[in-house]
Amino acid sequence: MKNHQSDEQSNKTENPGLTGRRDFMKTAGLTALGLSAAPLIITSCNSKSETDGKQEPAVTNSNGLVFPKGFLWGTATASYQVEGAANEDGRGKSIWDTFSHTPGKILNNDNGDIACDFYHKYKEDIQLIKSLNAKSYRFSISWSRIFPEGTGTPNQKGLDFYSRMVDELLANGIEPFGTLYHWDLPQALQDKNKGWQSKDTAKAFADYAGYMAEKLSDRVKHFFTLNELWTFIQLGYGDGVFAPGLKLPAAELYQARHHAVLAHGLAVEAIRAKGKAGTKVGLAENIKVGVPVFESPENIKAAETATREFNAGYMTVIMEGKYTDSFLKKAGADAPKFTAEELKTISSPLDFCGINIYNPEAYVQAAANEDGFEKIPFAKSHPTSTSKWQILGPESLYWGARHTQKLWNVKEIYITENGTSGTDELTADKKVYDTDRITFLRNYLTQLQRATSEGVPVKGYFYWSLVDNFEWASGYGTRFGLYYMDYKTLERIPKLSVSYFRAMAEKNAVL
Ligand code: PNW
Repeated sequence: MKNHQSDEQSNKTENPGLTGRRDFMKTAGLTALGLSAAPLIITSCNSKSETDGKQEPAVTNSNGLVFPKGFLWGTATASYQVEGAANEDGRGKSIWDTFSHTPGKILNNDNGDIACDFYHKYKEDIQLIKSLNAKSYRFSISWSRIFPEGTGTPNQKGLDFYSRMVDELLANGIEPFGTLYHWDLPQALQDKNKGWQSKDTAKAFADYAGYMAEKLSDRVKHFFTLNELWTFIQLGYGDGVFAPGLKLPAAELYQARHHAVLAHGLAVEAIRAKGKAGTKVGLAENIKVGVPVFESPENIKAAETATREFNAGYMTVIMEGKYTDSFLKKAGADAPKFTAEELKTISSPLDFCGINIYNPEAYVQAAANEDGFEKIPFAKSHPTSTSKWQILGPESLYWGARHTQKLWNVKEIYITENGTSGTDELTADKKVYDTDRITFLRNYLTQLQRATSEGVPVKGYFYWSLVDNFEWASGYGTRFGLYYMDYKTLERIPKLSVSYFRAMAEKNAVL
């Protein structure tokens, strides 16, 4: 095992070529966290980028933060956020069409009608992925392109789109990772079933998942059932800020949550039944990570316990096949109704786990209470990105992966989303100096490399996102992309972080 600590210690020398680095770290607020960033050493100018033909500096990895051989670098997007073509080729409406067209729901009243026009520009975007030295791409499938009414007769033109796109990825040496549900529920199922409030939606999802596995598993080897169950249930059915905009009472919310985990389990079974042998199934959940406030054996244990409880209604029941005692006790009379058979389905064995991690849920310490841990409140001055929910805490990536292995014995882990939003000012000569994103990446990936160096089986990393896109209720003003999107012309402009990501993917190391 490599001694990570000593690597860090021996690389604290400042790079005189990068004056002002301290200043931008201050801007990003990271110095407040006492984080050290490994120096980026830029040497000679002799390598050419494939896309723009401009000279790019060669980068030397000086700090030894190398990922395991075969580690997959990739980026992620989701259908409603990038595709556009909302009314083309027989696509049915989704709850996000309805929600975004309801005045006052989305900042600026933006909607995804056009988005990044990925539906027409996918070939161009696949070249962008290739130019990042990425070997994988996580996309999602719009359920209502395939089944415009959620169930019934499939729409061939919708399927053809994903089939063409997958072929194009493979022709360019990029491995497709397909997500079956990234929140764009067919509106017809919201109308007919009240969406996730009904078990029928879970069953319809499994039918659609099985159909997609049958059609694409000759080429797509990794399927994710649902993306971020916590987010679409809590924000969509609990807080009313995401589609379909409901604020359900507790008992109904618990039941909707149960239907989402059931949908996952039924879909796993359907994919196994209909997919080619060797098809791998998992999910992409934004697990809520408890980070030990400092690393003592007691705090580490407390952070593990906390993580298991934070995720009790989602990842924990999926991985363990039971709701924890504490979860059921807290829910009391509002607890979901379920059967033993459903719990078995929900916990069907998975081939891998995808975890989306942006921030710690909480810093945690050991406590002599019933739970065995306590959450420490974040300081008001704790830095965030321009997304105010994103409390910055690079260690969440290390602990998220490590807890996932330790708690549930997962043998194949992917970071299916990690990224940050910034102000991303475009200069007159079309440059975006996103120093905050570079600092973010360096610090988070240093923590991820710590995990792999200790043997945590993280097999790949998908940056969210390839391009700026429709950031749900925040509309187009919040930018997470490596490429800047000019929404007037739909031009994709590389931010500085494109060069950084490209160099890291090439070296398979943190730079
Ligand atoms: C995730 N929160 O969403 C999604 O999977 C992506 O579609 C999204 O664009 C990305 O993260 C960046 O936001 C989240 O409020 C949205 O805690 C909101 C929250 C978390 C995740």
